[in-house]
Amino acid sequence: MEITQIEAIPFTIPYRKPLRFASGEVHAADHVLVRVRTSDGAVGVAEAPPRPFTYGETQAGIVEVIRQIFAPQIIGLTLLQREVVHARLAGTVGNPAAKSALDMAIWDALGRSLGRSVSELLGGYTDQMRVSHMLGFAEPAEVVAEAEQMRELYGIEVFKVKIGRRPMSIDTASVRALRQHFGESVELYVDGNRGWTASESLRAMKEMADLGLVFAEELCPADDVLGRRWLVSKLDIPFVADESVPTPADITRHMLSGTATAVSVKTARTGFTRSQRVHHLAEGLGVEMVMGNQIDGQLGTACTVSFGSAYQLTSRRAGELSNFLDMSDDLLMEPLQIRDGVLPVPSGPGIGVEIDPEKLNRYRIDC
Ligand code: MUC
Ligand code: MG
Repeated sequence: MEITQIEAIPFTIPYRKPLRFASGEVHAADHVLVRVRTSDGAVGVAEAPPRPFTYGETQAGIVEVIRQIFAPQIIGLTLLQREVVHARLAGTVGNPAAKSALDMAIWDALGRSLGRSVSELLGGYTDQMRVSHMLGFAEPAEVVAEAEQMRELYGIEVFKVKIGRRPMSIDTASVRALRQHFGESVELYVDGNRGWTASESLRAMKEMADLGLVFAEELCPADDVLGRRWLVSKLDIPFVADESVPTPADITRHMLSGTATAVSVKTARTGFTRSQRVHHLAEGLGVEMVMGNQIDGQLGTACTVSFGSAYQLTSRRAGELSNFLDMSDDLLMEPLQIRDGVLPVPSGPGIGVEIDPEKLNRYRIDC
């Protein structure tokens, strides 16, 4: 079970249509496949999706930090020394996607060695999750059409709507159009990706007060400390911290200072080992959790559902598990299938999915 080799393979898969939101936009999945090999032949994989506009990581940076900094610290450890891996990676402050993919590839290899799914090894609470779909910026009619298509094709009835532009009516109109179109049959929440000030956010939330939203996420920057506390104190729904909580310590700070009341956990940002800490902390604090989406491909989505399904708290709400549908293709032998608004946990050992070598050859950009 000794880790003998770590590969970081950059690949690019175009999106069918771009996903746009207040902090950036994505036209292609410029991701990195991380592959871990062991002395007894086990191979684990995971995917790092850089979000340069949020965390400053890039595809090229992830490849180099893994090759130059992280791999030499980890090669020679065994798959069971996950806490040693965590402690060594934690010595570097940033690079969340690179560290998370390494951690998850190790868990995948461990699951394969033991013949058990990662979801079972983590907690084994359930074998599926309800799906929430993220709707990017577009005209209200287009936003409604996309949601309608997601309901028709995949049975999805939970939507996170991206907001945060000026004038704010461009976005609130989309949320209103969704509610008018679907009535009470869908669950809606919003994510501002820090686009507004605290006072703009409150004005928008008042304008949408009759729309039955269940969460508001990152409406304004976390660094507007008092403004954000003021905003959160005025809301009567949970305020989800997402990019403002890359570490468990950030969660503690936000919850104790009243600048957030719920947590989005992204396996692309905290892997499995750190996401466990995030889960246990949130449970101890008594705050709700949502399985978020760092605009993952199918491999990253398989990681998200593996973690989310492992615990009661993370599987209670619908997880953001469907934006790989915006991609023109993917790397897996067997694509993930969402039916009746539900994504099952892939059934094999580890994360339960296999990389198609032909597709990897087609989309890798390093040879
Ligand atoms: C989200 O929930 O914010 C957009 C940027 C990012 O890092 O994740 C996505 C979705
Ligand atoms: Mg978010």
